[in-house]
This record gives sequence, structure tokens and C-alpha cells, in this order.
Amino acid sequence: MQRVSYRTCPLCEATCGLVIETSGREVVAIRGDEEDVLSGGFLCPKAYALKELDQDPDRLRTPRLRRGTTWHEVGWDEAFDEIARGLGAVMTEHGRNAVAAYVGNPNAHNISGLTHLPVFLRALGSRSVFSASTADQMPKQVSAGLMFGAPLSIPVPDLDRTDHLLMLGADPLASNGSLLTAPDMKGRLRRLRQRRGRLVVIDPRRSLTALEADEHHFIRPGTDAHLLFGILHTILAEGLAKPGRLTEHVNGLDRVQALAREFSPDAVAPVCRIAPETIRQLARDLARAPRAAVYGRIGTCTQEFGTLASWLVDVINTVTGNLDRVGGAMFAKAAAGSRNASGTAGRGRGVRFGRWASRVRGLPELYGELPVSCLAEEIDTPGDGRLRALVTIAGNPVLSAPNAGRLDAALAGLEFMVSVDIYLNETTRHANVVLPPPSSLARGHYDLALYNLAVQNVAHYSPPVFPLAPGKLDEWEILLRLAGIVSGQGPRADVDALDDFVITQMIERELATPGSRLAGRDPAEIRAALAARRGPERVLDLLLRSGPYGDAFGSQPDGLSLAALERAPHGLDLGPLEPRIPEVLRTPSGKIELAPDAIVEDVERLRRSLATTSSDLVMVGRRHLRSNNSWMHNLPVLVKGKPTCTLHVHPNDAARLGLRDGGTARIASRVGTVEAPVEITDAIMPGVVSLPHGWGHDRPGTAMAVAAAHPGTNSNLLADGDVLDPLSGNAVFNGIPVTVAPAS
Ligand SMILES: Nc1nc2c(c(=O)[nH]1)N[C@H]1C(S)=C(S)[C@@H](COP(=O)(O)OP(=O)(O)OC[C@H]3O[C@@H](n4cnc5c(=O)[nH]c(N)nc54)[C@H](O)[C@@H]3O)O[C@H]1N2
Ligand SMILES: Nc1nc2c(c(=O)[nH]1)N[C@H]1C(S)=C(S)[C@@H](COP(=O)(O)OP(=O)(O)OC[C@H]3O[C@@H](n4cnc5c(=O)[nH]c(N)nc54)[C@H](O)[C@@H]3O)O[C@H]1N2
Ligand code: SF4
Ligand SMILES: [Mo]
Repeated sequence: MQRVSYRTCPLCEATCGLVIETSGREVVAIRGDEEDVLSGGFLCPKAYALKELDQDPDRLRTPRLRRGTTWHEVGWDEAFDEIARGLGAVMTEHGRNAVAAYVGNPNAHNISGLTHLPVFLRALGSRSVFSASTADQMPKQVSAGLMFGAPLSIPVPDLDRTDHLLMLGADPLASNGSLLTAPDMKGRLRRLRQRRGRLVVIDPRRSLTALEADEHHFIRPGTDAHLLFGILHTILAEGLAKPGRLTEHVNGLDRVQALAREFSPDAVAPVCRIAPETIRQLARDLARAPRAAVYGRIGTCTQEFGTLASWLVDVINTVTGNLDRVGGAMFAKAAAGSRNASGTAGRGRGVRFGRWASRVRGLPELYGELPVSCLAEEIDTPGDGRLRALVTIAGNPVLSAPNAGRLDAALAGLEFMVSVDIYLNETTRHANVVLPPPSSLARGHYDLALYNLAVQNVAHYSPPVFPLAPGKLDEWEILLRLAGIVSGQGPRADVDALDDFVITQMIERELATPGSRLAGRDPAEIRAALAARRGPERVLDLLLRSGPYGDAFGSQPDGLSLAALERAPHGLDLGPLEPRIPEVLRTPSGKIELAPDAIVEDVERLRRSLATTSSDLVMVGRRHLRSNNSWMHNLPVLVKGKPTCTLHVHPNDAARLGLRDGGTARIASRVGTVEAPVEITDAIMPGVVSLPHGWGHDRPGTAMAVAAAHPGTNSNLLADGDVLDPLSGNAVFNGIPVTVAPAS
């Protein structure tokens, strides 16, 4: 029987609405949902890959247990028994901190990852938690936390209403946007230009997005903080600052003024390789536009000055008066689970870092985790407190983390490893047990994280397209069984009882939160109102109903609930972004902290770097529309055609280095050497080469036949885990010094 389902795509941050036609258990067709409240019919080629992903014969369907180098398909009980033995032994002998967890990117697109993964992590009670965040956006979360009081209080450019967008280190025409949920970036940027707005792109590559821009400037990798300070300096020096209504909500403007003094366009130009006059013009154009926004993304984060660059983006948005104004950089108001929309409005506890430190390098904890750059050394450095076991949940750090070679070897030396994952890949091949969640089409979907970053306030729940097949465990059930094991309840813990405990605790926490819309209510009444649901859906219903648009369990009868979302298969439009300062703030002062101490102290490091202008060849990454980090290379529709894992080299560099187009280059950094095919292009700045990440599917012991036939090169064998952005502990992938020569 043919059926039609409406479904938010879980693959990237754009959250496109899809129409999925099915016949029995088969996907027949996938197209964009023209009625979707946010995407209006847009989709990208990856959406079609959902069908291949669902049907991929290599996608694991049953638990796997490894004995030596042989994998055995086993039942769930046997798998959990083995885990209870393995993790139990490590915890008994070495304590909880000897068990690490690594949380990968797909958790941000999976409701279980946001509702039930935290339950597992709390039950584990280990300080050794790592995630892809410290290879990605941690610098922005640190700067946002310090400035605005919550890690997801990240302003997004008000794309549909701005007159001027200065974009650094992002290529949304390839990535479809990041920390910026806005499907159809191309359409939105074209409309910006049609209404005479201006798009300015700063990128060491002439990216797809740069090709759409009015203006593009190459920048020496890793120097965005220099450029942004040069822009800020000009704005202040030329009297272009006009914070307006924000003035009374800001602390530290004078400190910022003092800091900017040294970073004149003339001082920063030799470092970032953008002419002083150009920097002045960038500043004037931005400051004079009626409504403008600065937006920086991964290129500005995964570099040595990531937190400073992330901070300066919002400092400039503030001093130009564009923060929190229509057409500027605004805060979304998510319908569920947002820290900046719960509790007391306008004030909070702020954020605190460094509650513990990593054993080997003493790197500070951030938001409960440690930098992924130090995962390998925490495993392979002998001594007390060494990591002995690891649980990965939707992560592939052997391809995505820096110094990947060392990590790969370290994982082989663990006493025990568990992976919750859908593939036997470069990372999970080291596991003793792999627990596969079902196809993403067999679970409900709601973007708890990404709606904090959307250009329009929306709420969209998609029910499962397919029912969960008998004998399968949903991802949240797997996570609760693991929580049962690490909390001492053994391998057969009662999932429903644990889930009841989870919701009871959440209700109690909500009722105890000052400013809660449920204050004074009877917990039993709330529990009863949620009783028909379980798992993530029950948590979501609680979050929606107690959230800023919620029905507050009856006191706002026309407010949101999961039932209301179920009646709206194309999503609900909750309106355009609206100014939220001061209500959005959760700093102890109730102000925007424009000059937090930790950041001010780090400016000294930036100042020192003004004296060093290197001419080393450096490497950056890039993204391709038909790829997604490391894990979609087993889908034929995405890997067919010309290989995309090539080294981009400027013609001048190619001539100097003796490289020819289509030849093979040998690329060496301090930590590794790899080979990759050369693609000569003047779309890259001289002195810079680019190699994408997520490739390197040539490791033995994996089971991804299509990927193995299109292996590509693991660029993270070159990334140096010793080089970090110190404030955020974030990995540095941009500006890696390399030498390149023809492979003999
Ligand atoms: N197709 C596709 N889409 C994806 C992904 C994918 O792998 N493929 N991954 C998803 C994920 S996890 C994320 S986090 C997002 C990321 O989304 P984006 O941030 O848009 O990522 P990229 O497309 O890599 O664009 C980064 C740009 O920064 C440039 N750059 C490198 N170094 C520097 C620098 O020092 N300064 C400046 N100014 N620019 C620099 C690069 O040349 C590149 O063009 O994409 C998501 N979407
Ligand atoms: N050099 C360089 N390195 C980078 C980057 C870069 O730009 N350059 N970008 C960084 C960024 S932005 C990110 S986000 C990280 C990503 O780093 P990771 O999150 O470690 O890597 P992914 O490639 O996203 O791997 C996702 C894993 O989840 C599994 N998976 C997919 N769907 C599901 C699911 O529904 N459930 C479960 N349990 N598992 C699932 C896949 O099989 C795969 O093993 O990489 C970082 N690494
Ligand atoms: S842009 Fe992202 S969300 Fe939209 S269809 Fe493509 S992968 Fe899915
Ligand atoms: Mo990412």
C-alpha cells in the first residue's frame, strides 16, 4: 500500500521538510515538502540518500560482538551481558573516570541524543566525556556563554531582512548552513541581493558561496580575529559605533575600546593579508548599512584564535547596534528545551568552566566535557587515571578528530569499547560490542537543538515513517539499557521503569525552576497528563508544554503541545525572530558581557602574534554538497562521479612545487604524512592548500563496501592535536603547516 509521510530531514542543520512516499517497508520517492513552514519545498541531493541509507545492506541491524578479529551477530541480551562484564570490570578496578564517552555529531539531529543520551552520561558519572563539539563550534559556545549566559545563546543573521551580510569561514552553499538553520541558503542569499543587500565573503577559497557574493576576499587561514579587530578598530576610530538601545544592556564597552586600539588595519593587514584600505572599507560598509550582520562559522572556529574570532563577531554586531535588531543578528526563541527561554528572564547563573582538568595536559573542562584533541593521550599515556574503556555514540573520531593516527592506535589498546552506531567503520571496528539503533526513518524527529539557531521560529515534529520492527531497540532504549548497566542495575534493567524515573525527575526539576510556567502545580497531575507517551516523545511533550509557547498543561489552552504538532504535519510557524534583549540574557549581571575576563586575557596572545607573519604553506578543509562528514560515503548516489577528496592547490604553488593536475601529492605535517590527488585551481589563495575531512575508508576490518571502493584520504592524520584554541580547547583544522611534494 502506498503511503505519504511528512518528515524533517535529519542529515544537516537546514532541517528541510520532506515528503516521503513509501510502499510497505520500502521508500519509493522523496521530494521537498512545498508546504513546510521553513523550507517551502527546498531539498538537496542528500535527501535522496535517505532511501539508500534506509536500505543500505551494510547498515547494521543486529548487535555485533567481536572476539579477536571475528565479528558475531548476537541478540540484545547477550550484547548487554558482555557490556556489563566489560565496563563493569573497568569501573570496579579503575573507577568511573576510566570510562570515557565520545558523543558524535548525529546526536544533534536525533531526539534521543538530546533527551536520553544525557541520562546515560549522568548515570556514567565520568569526567571523561568528549564530543565532536571541540572539533567544531565550542569556541562559539564559549564566547556566547560568557557574553550572553548560555551556550546556545548564539545570535543568527536575520537573513531574510538584513541589508548587509559579512560572512567569514562559512560556505553554506556547500554545507547548507551551520549554527544557522535556514534551508535554501542560495535562494535566501539571492533574495538578499535582489533587495539591494550586500553579501561579503571572507574565505581563503573562492567557495561556492563566494561565487554568489558581491565581494570576496582571501584571508590567510587562522587570522579572522586579526581582521575583525581591524574592522572594530576602524568602527571605533572613525566614530561609526552606534550601539543605541543596547548601550544600557552592555558591560565592558570601554575595555573593548582599549583592546582594539592596537589592532589598526595597518597592524593586522600583514598578518591576514587583506589591505588596510580594504579593511577600512569593510568596516564602513558594515557600519553604514541600515541593517547588517556579521556571521562566522567553522573556518573561524577550528583555528588557533577561534574563541576570539567568535567573540569579535558578536562584539561588532553589538557596537554597530545590529545585535538583537530586525535585520541584524538575532536570537531565536525555541519552543522546547532552551535554556535562554526558561527560568528567570534576563538573568541567570552564567557559565563556568574548568571545574576539572584533563589528566595529561591539564586542559580545562567545558560544559561537562574535555577537548577531543586530548582523547588519544588520555588513553595511551601510562599512569594513574588512564582511560581504559570508551563508549562512542554516533561518532567516528578516527576520521574526525585531530592526530587521527595516534587515536586509531590508542583505541586498539583499550580494555573495552562499546559503540552505539549504524556502521562498522574506522572507529567502531575497535569496539568489543556494537549496538545498532534502527533506521532514522523508524523514529520520531524533532530538532531540539537546531531550533535555537533558526532564522524563523518554528516547531515541527515528524512521527516515525516506519514502525519499529519487532525485536529492535530504539536508540533511547539502547541508551537506557546502557544507563542501567553503568548505574549498577545490571544488563537487564527495566527500560520503562528507568524512563518513568527520567520523566519524574524532569518534572520535578521543572517545577523547582524559579520562573517556571508550571510553578505551584502538582507533579502527579503533570505526570498523568503525559502518561500516554514514553521515551523522547514524552520528554518533548513536557518541554513543549512548559516552554515559551506551551499550553502549560491547560492554563494556555491554545498553546503548544506535542498533540498540537501532530496535527500540523508541515510544522508550525511561530513567527519571525523578535528582539529579545534583555529577556534572553542569562548572565549573573543581567547584561551583555562584552569583555569577559577570560577573553580579555587571551587578547594578549593575539597581540603577540602581530609580530609573526609566516609564509609556510598551510592547509584548510572544505565541504562538498554530496558528502556529510565521514559517514555518508557508503551511499552510491553520493559517491558516484569524480572523486571529491582532492588537494586543491593554486597554480603558482603547483608550479613551484612541481605538482601536476591529476597527479598525486605527498602532504606532510608535524604529525603525519598522507597522499592525495592534486586538483589545480585558482579558487584557492596562494600559499594555502585544501583537503576535505571525513575520508580515509581504507582501514582493514570495516564493513562499508561502497566507501571502501571510494576511500579518499584521512586529512586528520595531518591535524596536530597539540595545537588548540586555548579558551575552548577546540581543535585546529585550518592553517595546519604542511609541506607538499609530488609523490614518487
Ligand atoms: N555537504 C555537507 N554539509 C555539511 C557537512 C558536510 O560535511 N557536508 N557538515 C556539517 C557540519 S558537521 C558542519 S559543522 C557544517 C559546517 O558548515 P560551514 O561552516 O559552512 O562549513 P564549510 O562548508 O566547511 O565552510 C567553511 C569555509 O571556511 C573556509 N576557511 C577555512 N579556514 C578559514 C579561515 O581561517 N578563515 C576563514 N575566514 N575561512 C576559512 C573554508 O575554505 C570553507 O569555505 O556543515 C554541515 N553541513
Ligand atoms: N579536518 C577536519 N576535521 C573535522 C572537521 C573539519 O572541518 N575538518 N569538522 C569537524 C566537525 S564540524 C564535526 S561535527 C566532526 C564530526 O565528527 P563525528 O561526529 O565524530 O563524525 P561523523 O562523521 O559525523 O560520524 C558520525 C557517526 O555516527 C554514526 N551514525 C549516523 N547516524 C547515526 C544514528 O542515527 N545513530 C547512531 N548511534 N549513529 C549514527 C555514523 O555511522 C558515524 O560513525 O568532525 C570534525 N572534524
Ligand atoms: S539541505 Fe540538509 S536538511 Fe535539507 S535535504 Fe539536504 S541534507 Fe537534508
Ligand atoms: Mo560539525
